[in-house]
Amino acid sequence: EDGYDLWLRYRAVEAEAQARYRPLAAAIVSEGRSDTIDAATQELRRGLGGMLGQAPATAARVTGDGAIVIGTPAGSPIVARLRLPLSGLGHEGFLIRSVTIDGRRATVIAANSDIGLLYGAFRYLQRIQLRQPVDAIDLSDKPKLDVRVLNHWDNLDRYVERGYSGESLWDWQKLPRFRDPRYTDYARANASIGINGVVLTNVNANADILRPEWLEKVKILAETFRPYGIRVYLTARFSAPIELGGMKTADPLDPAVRAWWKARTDEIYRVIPDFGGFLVKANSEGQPGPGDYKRTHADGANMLADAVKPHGGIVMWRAFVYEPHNPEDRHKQAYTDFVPLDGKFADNVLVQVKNGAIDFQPREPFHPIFGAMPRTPLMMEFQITKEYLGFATHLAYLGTMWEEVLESDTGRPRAGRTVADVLETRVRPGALTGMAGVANIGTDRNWSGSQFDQANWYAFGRMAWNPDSKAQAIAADWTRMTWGAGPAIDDAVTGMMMRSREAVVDYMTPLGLGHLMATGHHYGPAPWVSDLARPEWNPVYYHKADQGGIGFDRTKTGSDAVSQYAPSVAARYGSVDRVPEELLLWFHHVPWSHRMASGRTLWDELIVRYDRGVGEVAAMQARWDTLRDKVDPGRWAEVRDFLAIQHDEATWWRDASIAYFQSVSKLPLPAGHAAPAHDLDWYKAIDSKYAPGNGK
Ligand code: BDP
Repeated sequence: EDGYDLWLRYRAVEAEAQARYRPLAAAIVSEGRSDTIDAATQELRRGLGGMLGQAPATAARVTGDGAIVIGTPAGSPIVARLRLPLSGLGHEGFLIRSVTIDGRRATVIAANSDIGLLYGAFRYLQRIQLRQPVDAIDLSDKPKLDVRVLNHWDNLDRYVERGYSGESLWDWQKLPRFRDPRYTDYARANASIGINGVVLTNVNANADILRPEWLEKVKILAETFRPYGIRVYLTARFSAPIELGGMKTADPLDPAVRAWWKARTDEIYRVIPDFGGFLVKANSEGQPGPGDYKRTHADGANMLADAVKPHGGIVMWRAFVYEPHNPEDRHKQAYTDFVPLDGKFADNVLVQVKNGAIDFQPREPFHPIFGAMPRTPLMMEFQITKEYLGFATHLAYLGTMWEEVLESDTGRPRAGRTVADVLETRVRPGALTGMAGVANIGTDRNWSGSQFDQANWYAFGRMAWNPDSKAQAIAADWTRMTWGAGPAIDDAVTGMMMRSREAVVDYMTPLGLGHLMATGHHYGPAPWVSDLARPEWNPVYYHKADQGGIGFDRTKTGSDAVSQYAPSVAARYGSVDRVPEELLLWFHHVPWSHRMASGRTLWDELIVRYDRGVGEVAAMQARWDTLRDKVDPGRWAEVRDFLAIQHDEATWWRDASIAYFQSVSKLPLPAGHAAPAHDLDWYKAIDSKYAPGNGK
């Protein structure tokens, strides 16, 4: 095994379980025909064939016990006759129920639409993968968010920005003629977790994708994904009217510019009738945008929204903005720009907000925009690829990080309203909801660069489907589906996952530090960097360590970023006594002698955290060793080797950070603590020339 099969391995279940399941899955009866229903029945046959040792026959009627009947009331008279309670399930929900049909025991998978059937088929298979009963079953489910998309940061030359798993899956050179079978496996995996959209191209956009010859290629991907309920989206480069249209301006209020986008969009829909719409990064990190013409983000978004609206498309407009030469704390800039625009976006626009106000750090407080724009549909943007958490070689399960953000109390308009609530609540009837994840998928055989990074793709889908999901439950499901059943595997793998992200926080950015990574590629520690052109690109901007203390004062005496949160939240974050220690240095500049809950000084606590992080990696290595004979040797060895890399690098992070901070604090290490193996200059001289992204 090499990981290609992801969580859809469908390996044979134990003989005893086969004996239990087989009589319940003797035949598949499907009425009504569509590519999506075909995909569902094929998946059932594949999954049941693999797990139960024989693929059920497909039949037109129920002739004996044990049929799985799959259909919508509109397409299947058998299902229609059952009069199932489907009305609350919407377009994508499903119901799985044990029923009796003409005196025969059967299981029905029913939905209002074909895509619901596919989701139901995957859920049915999942139950067997998890060894859950499928007799006397009665379950229904539907997604809590509408738009559940992967953002691929894939360039047209197949380089993936911040990608650590090979090249882009989209083989543009061979498209449109060659349809790589892998596209279908990619779509299956996404559908199995409910992902219903993919943005094919990088937010740092190239206008060429909008050219007709490229659209012909996009069309093939759209066709391949369609049966799986997945729409394609593209990034729109704001200056495309200039670059492709030969115009002098891209001013969103210029009628000629608007007409250009309309015509180009109509063209896209001629080729791809169910095109999802555009994702836009504007006026951020050098990208063009409406600000170039003194227009607002709403002006820009609404122009594109107008263009896609007649076709049912949407615009996802990113709130990830910070400007050169803006003296305002970077933490505050997006809020400052966007909150005044609340209520000014067209109704088919979603504002896409990163989970934290800075940038996908191992730990950030939730973004203050959540809860602060009650009249604007906001969608979450998580980063699945681990740009700031050790790339693909460090084991860091992100489910816990996402859960922490989603269950954060925004305090707006009242206490108890979480980020998840903000995402799930329609700001008006018919308004959109959504979640995006920056994909970690590439051409590597294991798709995600490591076995364990598959869990982050999986967890993202589950949380986009239901933002109230629990990271622990998702990890447990993924573990069983990916590594096999058995209490030893469950405990070891899920246990490793659940503590892994905190370990990374500890050895990289403990106690609320952030953005201490090396320049450009973000691989490895560089808290000392202070010479980059823009202040907010320098790690010293974020930690502000000096001989007196460390941390970014974001209270009233500092940048006052805390005041962007609801008063109850601001009171907590803004108080050095009440702020969770995990966020202490995010919001406060405190003396090295500050007393921590442990009774230690901040300086000593910092060292303890670095050690704890490295220790956790050693503990993961020990746990993984216990599985040597319990999982397949190929994947086992890969994980073992990656953990060894992680241990080396966690040690590097700790020692480089301690060497640097000690050069600033001038304090001795706690009694008995070994000094870093090398001096600071040695760490500074490390050349990360092998880091992916170096030089790009
Ligand atoms: C940063 C990445 C950069 C992205 C940017 C974004 O370093 O590659 O372009 O986020 O989200 O974290 O636009």
